[in-house]
Amino acid sequence: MPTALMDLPEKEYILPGTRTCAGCGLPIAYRHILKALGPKTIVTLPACCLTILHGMYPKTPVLVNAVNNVFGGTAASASGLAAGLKALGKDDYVVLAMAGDGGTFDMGIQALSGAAERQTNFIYVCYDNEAYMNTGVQRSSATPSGAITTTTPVRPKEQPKKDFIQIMEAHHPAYLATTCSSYPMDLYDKFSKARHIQGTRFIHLTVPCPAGWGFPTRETIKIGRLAVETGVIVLYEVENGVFRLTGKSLSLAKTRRKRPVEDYLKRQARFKKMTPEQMEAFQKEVDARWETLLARAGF
Ligand SMILES: Cc1ncc(C[n+]2csc(CCOP(=O)(O)OP(=O)(O)O)c2C)c(N)n1
Ligand code: SF4
Repeated sequence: MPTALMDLPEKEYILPGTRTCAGCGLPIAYRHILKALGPKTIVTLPACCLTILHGMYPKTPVLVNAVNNVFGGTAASASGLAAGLKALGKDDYVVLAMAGDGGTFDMGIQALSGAAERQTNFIYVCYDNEAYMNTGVQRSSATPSGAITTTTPVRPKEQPKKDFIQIMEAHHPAYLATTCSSYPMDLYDKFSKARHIQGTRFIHLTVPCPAGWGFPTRETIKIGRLAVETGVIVLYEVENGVFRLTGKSLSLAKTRRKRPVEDYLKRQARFKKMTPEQMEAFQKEVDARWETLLARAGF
């Protein structure tokens, strides 16, 4: 049964004063993640926009313990925290490894792959804003084709987004899910569930970024919803090998009313140089993936 808005815990773990840009999707997501995981959470994070959210030492607006680690070392750091807690017999703590797409899809992949293969006991969340945003919007392997970044300034990126979720699923984690900051209740329920599972749990979280994607700050929620309504992002979970569509993606599967990807792409300046041919190719890519996932879900 999905949690109702009125039943969300009232306790806040992020106080006023985070340093993220106005309209950033990250604090919306992080707020609900921490509500789901509670005060006995130890976060480990590399350099990224989440570090900005946490603020500068010795002041921080975040009320959980956090370890700042090196760029490629998030999963290694989380493995150490999990081992330390086990040695101390503190099994009521949750280790949350949280890194951006650059720190996961690119730099952090080996440490995460090794830890997941060993079923290390932590939740790893990759919040995906589809570029190295913290250092000025450089292309990452999570950047979709057609997007302009500061390292693809004239011609948009040609290569499609790396299918990292499939790479992680091939590790058979104890729990795997996708979610988006525009659906905080879907996000809250997935983290609440992940909290009570042992072993490696991997959650892919889409976070719209007005600064890097080029949309007005008031449209953050709308852009994330459009990503899901067009099928660019599909909400699902895999538990004990069983695949399930969730939330808006499940209702889209039932109604078959997916919107054209153009509705999502045309609202963002990063896609302004896409040609009609590239847009068509993007649509085909999204449709093919959607049909594969529908078939997996038994539709
Ligand atoms: C080894 C290393 N190379 C480069 C950097 C500089 N650096 C700091 S944050 C960052 C970008 C992080 O991108 P991502 O992980 O996608 O997170 P986001 O900034 O988008 O939140 C880079 C390149 C670094 N800290 N360490
Ligand atoms: S650059 Fe993007 S992801 Fe980073 S704080 Fe700003 S809006 Fe958020």
